[in-house]
Amino acid sequence: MIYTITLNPAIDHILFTKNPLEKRKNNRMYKKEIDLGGKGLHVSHTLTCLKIPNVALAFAGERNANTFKKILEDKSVDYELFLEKKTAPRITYVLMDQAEEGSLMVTEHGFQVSRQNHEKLCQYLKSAVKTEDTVILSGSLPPGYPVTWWEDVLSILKEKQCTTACDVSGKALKTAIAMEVDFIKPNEQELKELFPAGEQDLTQLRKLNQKVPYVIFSKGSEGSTAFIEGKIFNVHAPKVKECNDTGAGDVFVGALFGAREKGSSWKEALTFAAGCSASKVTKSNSSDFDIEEANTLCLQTSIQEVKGVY
Ligand code: TA6
Repeated sequence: MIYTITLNPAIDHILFTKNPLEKRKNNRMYKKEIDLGGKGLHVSHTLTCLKIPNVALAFAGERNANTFKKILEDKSVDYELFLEKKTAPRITYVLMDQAEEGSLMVTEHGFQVSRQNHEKLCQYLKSAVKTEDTVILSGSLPPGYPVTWWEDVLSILKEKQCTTACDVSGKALKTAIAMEVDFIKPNEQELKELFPAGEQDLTQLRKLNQKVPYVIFSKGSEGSTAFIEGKIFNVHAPKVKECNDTGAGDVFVGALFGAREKGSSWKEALTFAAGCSASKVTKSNSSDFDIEEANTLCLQTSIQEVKGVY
């Protein structure tokens, strides 16, 4: 079983303008779409589209829990929510014009999670997760969520000896590396935060790989560099007409673990994930991708082993 954990989920409001977005101007919206928000929930949605059994675990605000549940149910995502009283899930605003230069994302902070709900999550993990399971933790920590609580969650998973994958940033990423989780996916910004001194990317990534066995350096539309089982792969993403890049990284993670679950090699899984992620970028909301299109895009994805670096 795959579990995803989204500690700070959102409801994405995608606002479309006809004219290019501009500062010091009233950018008039002509269309609005509501979509699932939060990185782990997007991973769960991707796995669900690939028919991989999974459960999305998330804290949610009690106030608009029904709207939130409906979004999940419309997308057939199996979930277990830990409801926080007197709060509502945050909203993420995704601004889109027709310039095909990507989206602009503005996120609310989210709500504070109570100790009681944190303990409920821990209890759930203790009783449900098994060694053969994979747990994917994605997205930001809720405001005021202590690092010690994040450590609690990772410690439980470590004890279970399941596969633990973290697509997180800042102090959550630092902790995940120190606790030697199985997988991380830093981007350029996150790498800079981890290594302010600025050695070469490959040197920095190799250092991370000494603690974390699977490291994927995400380079957006350029693709990724993957450190896997003593090998380094450069994955060149296929070029597509960009509509909305929001959620592309989440589709990548979902497709990667989905393909592994179906028995693909890491190389095949990386290629498939690049195809799915590129397909996502061509869609206007934050979670859709097309499997047929992804399979075609896979044929345009090139992957090479970088030799002589290790
Ligand atoms: O990756 C896209 C997304 O999941 C959006 O749906 C959005 O709500 C946001 O990321 C949340 O990211 P954060 O890092 O704030 O948890």
